[in-house]
Parts: sequence; C-alpha cells; structure tokens
Amino acid sequence: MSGRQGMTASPHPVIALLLLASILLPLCAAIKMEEFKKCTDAAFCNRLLGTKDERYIVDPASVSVTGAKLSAKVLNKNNPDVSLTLTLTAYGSFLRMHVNEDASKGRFEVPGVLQKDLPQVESSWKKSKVAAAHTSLKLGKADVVLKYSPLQLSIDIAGKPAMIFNSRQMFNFEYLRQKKEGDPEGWWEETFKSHVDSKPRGPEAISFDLSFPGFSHVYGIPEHATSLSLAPTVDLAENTTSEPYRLYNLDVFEYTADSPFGLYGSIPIMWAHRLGATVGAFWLNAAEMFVDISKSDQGTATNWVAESGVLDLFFLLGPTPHQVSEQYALITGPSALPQYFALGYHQCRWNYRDEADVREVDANFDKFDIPYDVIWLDIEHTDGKRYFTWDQHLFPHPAQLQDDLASHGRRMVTIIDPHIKRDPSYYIYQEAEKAGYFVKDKDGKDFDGWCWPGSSSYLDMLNPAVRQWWAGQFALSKYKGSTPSLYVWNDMNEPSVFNGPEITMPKDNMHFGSVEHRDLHNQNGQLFHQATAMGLEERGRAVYGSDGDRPFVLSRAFFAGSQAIGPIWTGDNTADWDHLRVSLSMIMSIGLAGLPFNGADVGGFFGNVDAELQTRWNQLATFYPFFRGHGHLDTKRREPWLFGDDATRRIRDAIRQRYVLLPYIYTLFRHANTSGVPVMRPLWFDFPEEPAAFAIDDEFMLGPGLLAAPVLHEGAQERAVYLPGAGPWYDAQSGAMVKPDTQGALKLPVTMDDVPSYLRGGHILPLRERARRSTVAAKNDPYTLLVILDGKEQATGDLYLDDGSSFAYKRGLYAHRLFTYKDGVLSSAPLPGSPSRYTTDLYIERIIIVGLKHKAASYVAKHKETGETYTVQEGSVAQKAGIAQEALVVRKPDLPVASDWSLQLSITK
Ligand code: NBV
Repeated sequence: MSGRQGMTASPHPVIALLLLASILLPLCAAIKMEEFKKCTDAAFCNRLLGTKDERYIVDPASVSVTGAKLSAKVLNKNNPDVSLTLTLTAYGSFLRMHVNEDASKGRFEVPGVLQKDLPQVESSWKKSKVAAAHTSLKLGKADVVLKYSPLQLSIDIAGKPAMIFNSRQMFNFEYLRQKKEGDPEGWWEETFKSHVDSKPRGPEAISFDLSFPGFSHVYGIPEHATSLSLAPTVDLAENTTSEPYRLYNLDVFEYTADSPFGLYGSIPIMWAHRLGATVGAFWLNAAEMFVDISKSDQGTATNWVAESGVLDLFFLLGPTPHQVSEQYALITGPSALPQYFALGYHQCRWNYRDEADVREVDANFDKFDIPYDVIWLDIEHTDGKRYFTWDQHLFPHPAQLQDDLASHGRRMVTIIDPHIKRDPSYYIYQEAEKAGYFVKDKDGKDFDGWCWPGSSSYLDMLNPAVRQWWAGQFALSKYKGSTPSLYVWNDMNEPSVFNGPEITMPKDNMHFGSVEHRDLHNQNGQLFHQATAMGLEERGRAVYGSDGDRPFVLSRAFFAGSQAIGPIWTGDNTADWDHLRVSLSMIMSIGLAGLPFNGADVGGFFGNVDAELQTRWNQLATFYPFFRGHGHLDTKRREPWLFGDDATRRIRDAIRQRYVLLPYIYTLFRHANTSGVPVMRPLWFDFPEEPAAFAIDDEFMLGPGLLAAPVLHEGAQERAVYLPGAGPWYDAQSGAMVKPDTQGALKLPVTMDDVPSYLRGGHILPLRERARRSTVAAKNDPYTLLVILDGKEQATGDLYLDDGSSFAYKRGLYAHRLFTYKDGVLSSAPLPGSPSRYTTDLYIERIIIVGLKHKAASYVAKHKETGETYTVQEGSVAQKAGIAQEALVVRKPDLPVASDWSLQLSITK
C-alpha cells in the first residue's frame, strides 16, 4: 500500500479556515463543505486513489499488431478469471490506450465526444520490435514502450522521459462481479448523509498513476477555483495530503476562491509543460473522478481514479503548447465559431423584473453611450418556472419586446433550465411524461426531484429521441413568444436537484439503455446543452434557409467536447477580489481544456459590488472571451451607470475597448474553431521557453499579440508586471515602448483609469474604432490595422471575415487575410489555403504603426499598385482606440479589407 493511505489527511489550509469560520460565524453564508463529499467519503476513492497493486501484467502471448493498433490481454495475477483487453492505437500526434472488460458486461463508453475521423496514422506499430518483455514504437519525436510485467507504458519525447503510465503500479480495474457474503463494506451500498446509493453493479472503479518526469508544472482538469499551475495535493516530504482535485459536476452554493472541490463542469485533461516539451493526458470518462498531484525533484506524479466506465486514455505528444491544443481538438473537436454579436457585451440580472424594466435598461445603455448586444432574462420571467412560458403579467408581449430590441440591433436571451415541473397541465411535462422521456429512479418510476418549480422531473438526454424532441421545442411555432432574435441560457444542468445527494441526481437513477446516472453524470449537462443548441440550429434553418443561424446557448455544466456546442460560464462566484483574481486561472484552465468561449460573472454573482471592484472587473472582462455582467436577485442593481460618474466613464471605456478589439477577438475565435487554440491563455502558451512565466496566472495573453495585466487588488497604487520574451513591448494605452528590467519585470504606478496591457512587437491587430451601440450598428464600419513592429521593424497578423452569423463559412464564404509589414511595405494577401469567394465593400480606414525607430521629418504612404498617396500623421490621432500617442497614423487609405494590396511607407528625412 502507498499513496494516500497511511498519510495524514490535513485539510487544505483554506478549507480549514472555512471550517473554523463556519463554527465561529454560523450566520455568515458560505459554501457548506459538509454538503459535499471528500475523497474519504467516497468508497471508491478511499479504496483506490494512490493504492499500489502489483497484479496487472500483459500476457506476452496475446500481443498482436494490426496496422496502427496493438491489442493484448491484461491479466490479473491473483484471479485467473479476470482478463482485460488493452488496445494501443497510434495516431500521428497522439496515442490512445483503451482497457475494458469483455464488452458484453456493458461498461459505459462515453458517446458523442470523439471525432469520427481521428487523423491518419503517420507511423505504426508495424515498425516496432515485438520482444518478449516489451513492444516499442516510434511516433514522430516520441518513443513509446509498452512493458509487460508489470504493465507499464512510457513515452519519451525527443529522447527524454515525458509520461509514464503505471510506473508506481497504481493501475487497478475493478471487474464486475456477483455479490457475495462477506464482501467488504462500501462495495454494494453506500450512504452519504441521509442518501443511500444502492450501487447495483458493485465496485467498478478504475485507477492509475501517471508520472510526468522532469515537469514541475501541470495544468488543466477543470473546473476548480484554484491556481493555474496546479498545487500538489500530496506532500511527499511531510507525508501529508490535502483534498485531491475532484471532477464531479455540482451546483456549489457560494464556492470559495481556492478549493480543489468539484464545480459545475469537468474536463479530464491534464497538461504538463517544461522547457522543450508540452504534453497532455486526456481520460475520456464521465464518472466521478479524483486526481492527486505530488511534486518532487524528479518531476510531477499524478494519481487518478474514476468510479466507473472504462479506461480510455489519450496521450497528447505535443511537443509545443499549440500542438497539444491542436491534438486535443483533433480528438474532441474544435470549438464552435460564435456569432459575432456573442462576443459583445451581455447584460444580465436575476432578474429584469418586467418589460418596462428591460426597456429602461436598454434605453439607458444608449443614454449613457455604452455599447451592448444582449439583454438576459432569468427564471422569474416564466410562468411559475415552467420554461418556454412567460409570466403573463410581467411579460405580456414578449415577441413585441424582442422585435423592438432587434430593431436597434439587440438580442434577448431567456433561461431554460432542465428541471420540468411535474404539472399535468404544463405541455412540456405532459408530452414528455406521456412519451416516457424522463430519467427513472432506481425503482423504474419517473425520478421526482425538488428544484425551482417544486416537484420536478428531468429529461433523459442520453436518449437521442428525447434530444430530438427537445430541439423541436425551440421552433418558433412551439416556443410561444419567441422570435429569431431570442437565444438561450441553460442553467442548473449538472443537474442541480435541491433534495438530492450533494444537490444533484442520485447515482442509481437510470437512463436510456440501462445506463446508470453514475456513469454519465459529468456528461449530463453537455447532452442538455447539445439538445438545446440543436433546437436553435433547426430554428435557424427554418427561418433563414440552409445556411441557418449559428446557435448561441450558454451552459453552466460542461464536459469534454462542450466547446463544439457553445459557451459556458464559471457559475455563482462572489463579488470579492479573490473571485476577481481566480477568474483568470479558471478561464485559462478551461481554455486549455479546449473550451475557449467562457467567462465569469462580471461584478461577482453573490453579494454587492462596489464601484472600485465593478470598475476593475469590467476592465479585466474587456479581455474575457465571454463578457457578461450578472448579479443575484438579492443584490443591489449594478448596471454600468449606477456607480457614479467616474465609474460609469471607466466602465464605458472598458466596454468600448472590447468593441474596438472585436475583429481581433473574432479572428482568435476562428483560430480556436480551426485548431483548438485558446483565445485567452497563459503567458507560457506563447512563450514556452520562459520558465519564469510557467506559474504566472495574474496576467494573460489574448491571442499572440496582446498581454493584459489588469489591476486585481483593492486600492492598488502599483502593479508588478512580467513581460516575457525579447520584446519589444508597447503600452497599449500610450503606444510608448516599455522597458522591463533584465528579468522582464516592470513595476508601474496605477490609477483607477489604468488597465495595464501591452502590445507585442511583431504583431498586427485588426480593430474597429468607431464607437457604436452594438455589433449590429458597427456591421458596416471600416477597420483599423494596428501594426506593432518588432526589433527588425517587421510584423504580421490576420483578420477573419464572414457574415458573422450563419454557417455559410462552412461553404467557403469567408475571407481570412494575412497582413505583413516588412521593409516599409504593408501588404495584404489571403491566408494560405483560404478561399477568395467572400466579397465585401468594407475597407481599412486607418493604419497605426507603432515602433518605427527613425523619427523623420515627413512620411509618405503610397499604394504600390495605384501610386495613390495618403496623409500620414504622427501622434495621438488614434487616441480613441486608447492607443498610440507615439504612433504613426496613415489616414484614410480606404484599402479594401478583403483584397490584395500593398502600401509603401517612405521616410523622407
Ligand atoms: O436562475 C437563477 C440563478 C442564476 O442567476 C445563476 O446565474 C445561476 O448560476 N441560478 C444559478 C440559480 C440560483 C442560484 C442561487
């Protein structure tokens, strides 16, 4: 025995403090830790996490190789009846290890996540030497060795060990068995609080260890409110443990800003990064999971356990951060391309009371000259929490309201939760009940749980027929009072069940195909999200024809693959500075897990936010991939103009700055859509060779060209910033070059107006500078190119263009432009491989060049082909964009944005 057993379980320091606080301050609301399981409360975690087991060997006689796939039997030395089938499949840039019992035992394999056409194999096991004790394979830069006794898989990258599976022999696979007299406690039945889990299939957990030799940093396995570089949970020197990271989708009331407890979503992918190599490990399994991490001079060691399912483990071979993202996107799909409007500002509140309230908020945005795109309605807009209905007194004319909003370019989002009121007169309940579409309890009756509407049932979204039926509910003819400008928000889909174990569904509930809820719990919310998005997609085709309308559905619960459906947010955070700070790590971690379109409630959901925090939060959220202000029913109103003139001005600036950046952000989302690369990401993603950046999580990159280090502390007078790489870096507010010390550090004084952010030399950012009410109002606006030169006076950048709303881009109706600045010539060409069928009249109205070394008496900008010349101005013309006091500005070149051209800049001294 080793691992957690025999170690002292000391509560995490923050947890210990909270426990103390809950004793001292019983009236102060905070997360109720006792509502949620710890590892020691879960029999499978107790049994298997970090438990050594030397029984598993590969039967050498069984090893066979066909093409890319190796198959073998894994035997249990102590039990001749057990035999597992292991397959190892080599893909060009990743490796898949799959272990299961005889398929007839019906262990659950997660459906719908894996891409159908996993990439072609570059090299295969054919090239391996099949020896008595092991089999090996060369795969790109990776050397893979499968050892037989004990079972072990090791992967070297560029000659150095990078990942080793089962080197500490914690692999265990609890085979399905018959119940016997004298079986250990916790095998067949388990109680937590007053909830009894009948566990009809008995013990079926799977565990393993995975080491990352030479890596001091691992990341990912969201969702947790923790540091980005994951802190160890096992202290080898002190022989103590704290709670492992838990992956179990839960509705955690008032979660704390530093905890390994599971939250609303789970994506079991871990990244490891060191100088010269980045790798990843993804376990496709939707059951409850725990992960321990320990660190030593040798690197990082991790232990994993899941309650059921199969072992389906993908090793992503990198070796760069971009490649790990690409590999994960090959496996689980790239992220959906959002509609352009969805990247604008969203105004939400629980609740906008009635139609007059909505109209007033909408009008105030115009009055205070603040752009926004979407206004949201929470649960109170419904008739008694019967989703798809409207409270007749508060919202008597919903379609008219939406049409009026749409007439000036704004959309509405309504909430649709998964709990269905058990009311025989409610049409959704009636239809679903009659068709037998609800999840069953362990006795085969429709499960009855408590949620907002009272007694509720839950649709069984594992059943494709239920998803199809649900999708149909979004047809305009079905969803009364909805219009094409209405989009959807799925909350509570973990699912949240107020009277269930840990506020969720009992694990022994039954789904379609005799699947226990236990097996798919972490995918539950995703299936609901998917069915809703499918509904909007179908509605879009019905309204607009075959190119349709890209769905926009925000979900709280998520799982691997959710990126292909739509955005998520980090749930019910709190209006305090800790939550402001932790939002960065959370968003980046979820982005690394392939889901770039995510954000945190701006202002913090629980509690009242003051002017300073609200200002700082908006300044940060300018760069969030998803930007939505929201607040709890009991909080004071917090629309942007309610915090005094200074705060209103600053929040307006922050939101306007977001709109200025939209062409750049939309282009980043296109990259996520084609190659899985996160939009908001850690510094080391773009600077993998900088160890000083590996643990930084209070700054981030927005794409490759912008670094943001917003102010994250109350009353801050200064901000310490780390600027990686050789630079040059330019202050995004002044355009002035900044000079960090030799270590890359910069300390600067800050006022409430400052949002430290930096432009990276060598990059070109497409912008839209005109202040408008919404993205719709800016639809025909011209562009600005912000050219930030590197030390050699060169730069490149790109701009993705399409109609911003439909699926026509899938037919090639888009343009992706590549801009290059070199030797004083700025040129525009199609990004290699992009089509040229998309046409637009839009043009570039301004070019700002930052970082020219030579100050000259005059400049001439000339179109190389037409000979036309343009006015060149130096100085603060571009201040509207918050950029470039020290820049050179080419005014009104009016170059067509989607055509080829080049512009020569001559310096006359
Ligand atoms: O629907 C009400 C809220 C919603 O505003 C919030 O964003 C969700 O995360 N919902 C949770 C349920 C109530 C939470 C206390």
